Amino acid sequence: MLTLQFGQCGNQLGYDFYSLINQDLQSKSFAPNDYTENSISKWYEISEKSGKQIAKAILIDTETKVLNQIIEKNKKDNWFYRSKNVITTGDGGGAANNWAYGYLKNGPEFEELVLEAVRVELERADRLDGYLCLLGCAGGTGSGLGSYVIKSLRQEFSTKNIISILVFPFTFGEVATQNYNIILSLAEIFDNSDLIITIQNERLKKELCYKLAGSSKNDKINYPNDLNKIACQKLISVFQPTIDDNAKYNKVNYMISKLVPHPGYKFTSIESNAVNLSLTDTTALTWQSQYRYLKKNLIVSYYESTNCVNQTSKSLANILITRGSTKCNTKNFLQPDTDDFKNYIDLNKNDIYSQNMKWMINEERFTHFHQERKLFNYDKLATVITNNSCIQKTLDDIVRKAWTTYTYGAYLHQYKKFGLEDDDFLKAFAKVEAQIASYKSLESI
Ligand SMILES: Nc1nc2c(ncn2[C@@H]2O[C@H](COP(=O)(O)OP(=O)(O)OP(=O)(O)O)[C@@H](O)[C@H]2O)c(=O)[nH]1
Ligand SMILES: [Mg+2]
Repeated sequence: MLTLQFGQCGNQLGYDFYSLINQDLQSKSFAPNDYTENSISKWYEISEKSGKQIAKAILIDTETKVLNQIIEKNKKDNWFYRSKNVITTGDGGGAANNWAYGYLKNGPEFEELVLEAVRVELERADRLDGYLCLLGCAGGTGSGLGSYVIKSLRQEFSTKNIISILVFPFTFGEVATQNYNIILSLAEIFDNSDLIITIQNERLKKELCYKLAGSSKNDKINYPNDLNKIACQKLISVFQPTIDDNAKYNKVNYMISKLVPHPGYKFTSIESNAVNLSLTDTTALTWQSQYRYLKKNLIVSYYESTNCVNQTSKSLANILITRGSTKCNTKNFLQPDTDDFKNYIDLNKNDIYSQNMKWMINEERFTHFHQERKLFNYDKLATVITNNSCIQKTLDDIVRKAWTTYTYGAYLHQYKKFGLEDDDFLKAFAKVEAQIASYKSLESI
């Protein structure tokens, strides 16, 4: 995979992503094996000079502050970014939380520099399964420049998979133009990506608070590092090798074909749950209890803060990834790939899937990958990547707020001065509303 990190959010998240993968691979608990090798060759190249790991990543930002901080931290790591892959321009002033600035001004300035770095990486790589584009969709650089470059990647390398990982901001208290930026970037990125993984800061914060409430330590939240750690653990759990992988087959293709059975539905999110055997509550230790927890989250999580408690979200497709040992013969531990396991799994039952997709074969909606090697030393880590109607509520709120601001004409002049017109706004609104309508239709039956 080749990762493209955009803006402050994309670069901070990307750095934490590679750091965590590296930390996990260094863990003394495991002797190096095929897993280690597959994992290293997926994310890093080995430097011929130093033998160190070099991340297969390109860092892109319109301001230098965050990039400089990352480069400074990276000096102490035992893996590193390639300095030629750090791309920024002379003025380094940022895109002022303005999609139009990032897309219409920075986009053309950066396009050739980024594409050239991508071409060099492609030549260097034996094989490349696709691009991971990491960005926050609320600022100006990630959303604007990110959308522009993703469009260029699609045009230039049309057969490569593009997975866009989009961070959604907190719903209150951030920048006034964030809802415009999200809508304008979604309208572009949706068409030019094969799969979108959404990460919501609001949800990450909730998860973190929940974790801290359950811990005996009196920890303070360290923003954004703690949120990024949760987000990265989810992503790594999805992308690290599982036992079904082999060198010939492109798992990313397979995942995309399972998760996106129709081009009108590309939004996914990740739920995960980890346990350690040192816990005293033994009921929490079973795989089954994890599936129940995940199933509950898939169905109800986004309605918690609203009055619609009776309404449940519906899945189009889910992939479950389990990591950790199943070689335990207590009756609570079921072996994957046995009938018992399949009956118990809870995530392949009809009640969580939309019945509105008549053309979809039931068995195609659920896929399971497993890996015996523990990840981050969790005894059991269960992760679901879900294409699920819950995204419609988030998008609906964003469109509603953006539309109110738009009808008052607020902040529009800042966009228009870079050449964006009312027609562009209206087209973007219409596209996102169509995405919402598709996802709402999953809940109608
Ligand atoms: N989870 C997480 N969210 C972040 C992080 N950094 C920024 N964000 C979020 O991303 C949104 C976009 O902000 P930035 O990434 O700073 O914006 P940018 O892409 O650099 O764009 P400009 O600074 O406007 O040029 C913010 O509203 C934050 O919610 C991070 O490290 N982790
Ligand atoms: Mg920035």
